[in-house]
Amino acid sequence: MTSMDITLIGVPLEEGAGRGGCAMGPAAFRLAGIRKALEELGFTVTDRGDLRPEPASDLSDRPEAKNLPVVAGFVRSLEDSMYQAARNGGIPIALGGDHSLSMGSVSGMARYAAEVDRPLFVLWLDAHADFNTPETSPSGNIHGMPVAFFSGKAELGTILPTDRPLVSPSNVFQVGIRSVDEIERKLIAENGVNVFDMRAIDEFGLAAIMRQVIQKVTEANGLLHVSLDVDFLDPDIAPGVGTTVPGGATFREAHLIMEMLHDTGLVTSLDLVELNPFLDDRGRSARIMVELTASLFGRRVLDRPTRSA
Ligand code: HAR
Ligand code: MN
Ligand code: MN
Ligand code: MN
Repeated sequence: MTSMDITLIGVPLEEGAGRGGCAMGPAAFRLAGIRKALEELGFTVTDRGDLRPEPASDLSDRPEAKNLPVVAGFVRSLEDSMYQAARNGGIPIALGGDHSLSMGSVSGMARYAAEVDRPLFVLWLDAHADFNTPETSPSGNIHGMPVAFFSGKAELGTILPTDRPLVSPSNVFQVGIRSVDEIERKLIAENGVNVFDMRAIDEFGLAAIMRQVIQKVTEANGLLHVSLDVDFLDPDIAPGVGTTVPGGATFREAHLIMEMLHDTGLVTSLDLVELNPFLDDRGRSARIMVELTASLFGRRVLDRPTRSA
């Protein structure tokens, strides 16, 4: 890791999801000890509390993009918080909150990346591709749209300035995917998103996939944003999420990703999203997410000789 400063940003947003509960996510991550876990690794951690934005009064609610004013208020506020934290030399972590918050976190990091003239890459760990648009979404839930939004492919009004830096879909790596809608499937293919579904994980193994991702980011001298959706994990180990899909990543697979990423020092920002404490089993999912975060930032079992990817 280049920086030893981490900024925690609570994002109690649940209006992008189809059911309530994600607004309690930031509190659950704090209870599960995220701050202490990072401090034990030597980081200086600043918890800047929860964002409390006003709903955007210039945007209107519509069935194809439900609760857009509330989501937009959070996205604007988080975009700036992520950008400022990165600019101050730290690593921002967004504590969600549903996955629509990534419209803001990724866009804020894209603004920072453009400023330092480096490309931004996104590692999207999720059961879902989240590449719907208001026109293609079967649900109208905005948490199914963030990847299309930060790639400039979803028309959601002027949530952020129209000239904001976008992320090229070819810089997005999706891992763990196992639930994609009909039109969404076409969109991710047409736009050249790099998708490693569960079948790819089973066929090639996560280590081989991660080596490819790491090589691409390293060659381009990129910044890497990691977006970790609870439903990336198998529901048996992480039940605290509203959109469970069977056949997810095991703890060992998720752990391997985090450890391999840590060795590279490439990760400059992180989202922890979709945790729904109301559906969780005595804090299990929250604790696993914290454990994985600790591994991403350097908690290790044994010292290993550093190997190049
Ligand atoms: N694809 C479905 C939709 O757009 C479900 C999206 C669910 N998204 C999340 N985040 N839970 O990955 O409505
Ligand atoms: Mn998601
Ligand atoms: Mn998901
Ligand atoms: Mn660990």
